[in-house]
Amino acid sequence: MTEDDDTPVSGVHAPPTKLTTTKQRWAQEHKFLTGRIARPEAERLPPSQHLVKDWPVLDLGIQPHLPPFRWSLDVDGLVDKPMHWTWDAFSALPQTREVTDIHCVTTWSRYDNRWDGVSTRDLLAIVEPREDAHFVVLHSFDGYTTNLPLMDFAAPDAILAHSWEGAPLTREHGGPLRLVVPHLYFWKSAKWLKRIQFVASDELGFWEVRGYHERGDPWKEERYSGD
Ligand SMILES: Nc1nc2c(c(=O)[nH]1)N[C@H]1C(S)=C(S)[C@@H](COP(=O)(O)O)O[C@H]1N2
Ligand SMILES: [Mo]
Repeated sequence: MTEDDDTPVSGVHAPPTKLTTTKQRWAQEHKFLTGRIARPEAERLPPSQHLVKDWPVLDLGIQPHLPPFRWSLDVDGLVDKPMHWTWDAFSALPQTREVTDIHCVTTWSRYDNRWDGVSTRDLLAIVEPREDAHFVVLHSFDGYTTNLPLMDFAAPDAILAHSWEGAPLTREHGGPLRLVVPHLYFWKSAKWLKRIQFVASDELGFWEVRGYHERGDPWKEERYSGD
């Protein structure tokens, strides 16, 4: 037995050593973590947002019933190759998986949602937007619309999702197909997607004409028009 044995290893009274000081600094700096999880929490969670574990449902009070024979997707406007997809044809497109965070303007955020579907970049490669296409208007089966810049629609992790956590999207969450644009507030991610329209100048959607921001970047807190 030496005198040192009386010193609690992890006690608050243990004198700081070079090793413990360094390890504390690593923890603060998130050292050795790679990729997106290395970002400090303060940066992953946008300002004024709080984390939830469940997945709230937000809509206009209409949840359209869309069996495959009633569903189709039109892509039109300023594109060289307009498309009309049936469910079978759309399901045959190349598949992408994304794990992304949700940030709703009502201040809840939900981390690590696994989506399967078609990447917006793959869709853009098929329809070939013209040079004068700068904005996208999304039209949904419940009458909802929302608008966003083509650059945001074309984000590398934006996905036309048919599945969440390995199972088909439920009707309440926008099944059979919804858009997910992770880096914008979630109202831009249209559920029950019916039509994707490419336009030259911005056209405000349902929430955008009711005082919400035309772009909606959560890290800039672009909640309301004029923010
Ligand atoms: N078609 C449609 N898409 C929509 C909406 C809607 O009312 N109709 N609400 C938006 C809003 S305000 C949010 S926060 C998210 C909610 O998606 P969730 O119900 O899957 O959480 O969908 C967005 N997409
Ligand atoms: Mo929302």
